[in-house]
Amino acid sequence: MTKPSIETLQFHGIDALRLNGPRGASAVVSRLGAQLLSWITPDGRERLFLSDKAVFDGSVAIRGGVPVCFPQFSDRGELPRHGFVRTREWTVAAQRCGDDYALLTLETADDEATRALWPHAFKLELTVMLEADRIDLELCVANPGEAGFAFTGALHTYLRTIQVEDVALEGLYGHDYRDAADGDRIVRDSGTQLTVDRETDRVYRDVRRPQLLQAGNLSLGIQSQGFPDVVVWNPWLDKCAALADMPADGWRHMLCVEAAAAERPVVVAPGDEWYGRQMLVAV
Ligand code: TA6
Repeated sequence: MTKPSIETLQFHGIDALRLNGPRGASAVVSRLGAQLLSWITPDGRERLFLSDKAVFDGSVAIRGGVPVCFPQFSDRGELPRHGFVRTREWTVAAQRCGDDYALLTLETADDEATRALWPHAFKLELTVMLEADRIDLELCVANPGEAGFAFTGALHTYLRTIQVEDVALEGLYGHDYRDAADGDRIVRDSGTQLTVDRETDRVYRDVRRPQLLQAGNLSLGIQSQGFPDVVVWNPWLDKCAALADMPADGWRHMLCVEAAAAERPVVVAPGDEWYGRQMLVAV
């Protein structure tokens, strides 16, 4: 059996790192945005959606994988949509491999450009740990400054689906959600499973249970820690057609299930750190 390893590579023309995990599992993370762009499980299946029309020149965020949204979720504030770290070049802070894992940490911090938009000192670390059937993403938000700050954000995970109409997402029953596809109405989820048959853009609040994405005999467990909310997004046909970096049928092959801090800003005191994680497990 080959030992886990990490190598640098060019992926769609940009700097990236490939984690080679146990039993043939692999993952690719770009330095642009510290974005996980591919996760292949030992059965050879790609688990993440990456748009065929994604743009890799840093002018916009890469459409797919797991964009890191910080310090603003969506358009709930004055900052660029989903913040500004998706189009930053991150640096490699650590890499380590053991017999059954490969681990990579990328980091970025405030500079003149970020302070012009958001006047705070910050340091972010995104750690990706790849095991055989599982991948963990951890975002650490540190405040090295002298004043506290508040942020919202997300790990905006695009899961790959063969046909989104055929998937069922379990685990959100009984939670309230804000329905951005219906004027931000607050709705209580009363179905045992979420199925997608129209534009779906929901922020589920205070979710503590894991979710299970089921598609035929393929399942994926999704769990978060630290992030209180779960966002479920699919643009469906019309909104997808309006996205320049999505193919016409892109909506069918993706479902975003995001670990988010969207509803209530997280406050980080000077000298403090905050951690949020999302774990994906092929079951
Ligand atoms: O997380 C869901 C969402 O906020 C949607 O409203 C949707 O438009 C999406 O993110 C994608 O945003 P983006 O800036 O990547 O086009």
